[in-house]
Amino acid sequence: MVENSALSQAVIEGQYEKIAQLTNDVLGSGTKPNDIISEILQPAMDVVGERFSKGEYFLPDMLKAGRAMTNAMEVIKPLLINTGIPTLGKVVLGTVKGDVHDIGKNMVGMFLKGVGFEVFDLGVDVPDEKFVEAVRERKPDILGISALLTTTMPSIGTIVKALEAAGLRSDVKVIVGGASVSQDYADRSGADAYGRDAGSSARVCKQIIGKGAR
Ligand code: B1M
Repeated sequence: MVENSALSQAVIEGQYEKIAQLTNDVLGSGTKPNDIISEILQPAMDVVGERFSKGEYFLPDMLKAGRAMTNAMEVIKPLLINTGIPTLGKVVLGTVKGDVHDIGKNMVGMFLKGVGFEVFDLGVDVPDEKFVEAVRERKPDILGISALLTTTMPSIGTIVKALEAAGLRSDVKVIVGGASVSQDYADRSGADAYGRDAGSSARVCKQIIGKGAR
């Protein structure tokens, strides 16, 4: 689907001013919001990442594509946020220190809200101690940590250790995710769970607090 969709091409080419209209067109054709994300938007961003890796794209290209993706998510967001269901629990979410990638984290936040979690977003470039402070103050059921870079992923382990040192580790479940993170890395970092994408993360969050089927 990614190659022949006008929406995916516009994301790949960073034509962010066209995105709202194109997203509405795809929604109008009957494609479900989740499918737009998993079959068009996410693969388009992967193409952008591949081109950057090959030296065909530069930072401004990634920025424009990121803006395009964000514009698409703005159109889709109201369709994902469900206000009718009772709160399943609280989640504090953030991207680790030194890392400004927030598109995936925001998407995870939207899906969590969609299934009924209350979400507090700490933003990007969040120091370890801010995660710990937020767990102490907000008393969430779940702490969500996003890291996209191999250089910033080690913060996952240091945040888990900081929670242990603060005597808070047993009070909160920790889920982690991001392009370079894997189940194995999550396990080795001491997290309770790994989220591959936004949809599965919402399911996993329900499971780890005992409110979803395994
Ligand atoms: Co950056 N970047 N970037 N970038 N960027 C990647 C991550 C990269 C893989 C591109 C590449 O080289 N192929 C590469 C990392 C390589 C590595 O470390 N192994 C990279 C690099 C190198 C960099 C810079 C260092 C480039 C430079 O300056 N030379 C720089 C670092 C800046 C910094 O953070 N300090 C940089 C900058 C940027 C922009 C600012 C230009 C922009 C981000 C804009 C923004 O986020 N507002 C950007 C972008 C857009 C990308 C790519 C192209 C796309 C990321 C994205 O939004 N994907 C990316 C390539 C790629 O990922 N294929 C790349 C779409 C999004 C929906 O997916 O974020 O993976 P993702 O989130 C998914 C899952 O991972 C998961 O669910 C999400 C939804 O399905 N998930 C979670 C994410 N967080 C989760 C948390 C959870 C659970 C699941 O629980 C809490």
